[in-house]
Amino acid sequence: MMSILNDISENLQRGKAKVVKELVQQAIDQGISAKEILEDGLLAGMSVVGEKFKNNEVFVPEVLVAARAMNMGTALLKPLLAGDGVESHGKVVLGTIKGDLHDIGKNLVKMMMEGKGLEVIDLGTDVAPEKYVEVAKNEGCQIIACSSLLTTTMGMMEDVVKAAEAAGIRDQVKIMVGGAPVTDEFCKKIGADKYTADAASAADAALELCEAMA
Ligand code: B1M
Repeated sequence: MMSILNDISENLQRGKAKVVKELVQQAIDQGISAKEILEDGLLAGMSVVGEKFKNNEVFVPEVLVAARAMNMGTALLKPLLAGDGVESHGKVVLGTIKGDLHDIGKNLVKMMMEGKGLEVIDLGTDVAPEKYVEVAKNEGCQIIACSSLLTTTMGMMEDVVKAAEAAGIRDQVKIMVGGAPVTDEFCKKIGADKYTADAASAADAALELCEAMA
């Protein structure tokens, strides 16, 4: 079993999207769980790419093709991770914060939340603080969820808290934050409500928050 997961990881690192897609399908057919394929195959590969990117061993084009391979793989896992036909337990507006174009983690958060029966409005990347608030207000969302991967953009999440206050909805929404550089301490500092380190915990926390507000 490890060998197919290694193959997924290695082909993802080489940006072989078609091969990754085929291998993920084979792994599913072999009965390997979606969680293992995600964590020990796709994410393992992306973490090697991340290390190399940091050390200037690979550059943006290589990372982009790896990201495309990652997205093709996760698309196949989505129905398995998300379980369909679940009744809605709450509404979340989700996006990557303004100035930031990273969306792989945000997409995982969406998948996991949908898997918990939450309705997710995905605003994509580069989302202005006021936009989250406007959508939360108009759509009656209980949760605003912001992802940030850059130390240069994470500060913008404080503006989401301020925008919610300015719009008079701060007591009606919970603001969740996450992404690689974000910490619990930072979450508290900016006056947000909940930090979680990974997508599955974000989904658990969102469901808990929605249930507590019901
Ligand atoms: Co970028 N990038 N990137 N990049 N990139 C990082 C983030 C970086 C750490 C790489 C490095 O130097 N080691 C670094 C940031 C450094 C810093 O800020 N301190 C970096 C940089 C510098 C940049 C550029 C500035 C590079 C440049 O142009 N010179 C540029 C910025 C563009 C922009 O956004 N304006 C850039 C561009 C890119 C690509 C476009 C090439 C590509 C993104 C493609 C895409 O997303 N569609 C890319 C990638 C892929 C990465 C790395 C390699 C991988 C990120 C990723 O997808 N990881 C990354 C290095 C790394 O993180 N190791 C890096 C997999 C993903 C599943 O993890 O998103 O962390 P992550 O999500 C996790 C958790 O964080 C959490 O759940 C997920 C796990 O379950 N989570 C949440 C995420 N959001 C959450 C929200 C929650 C809760 C949990 O609640 C709401």
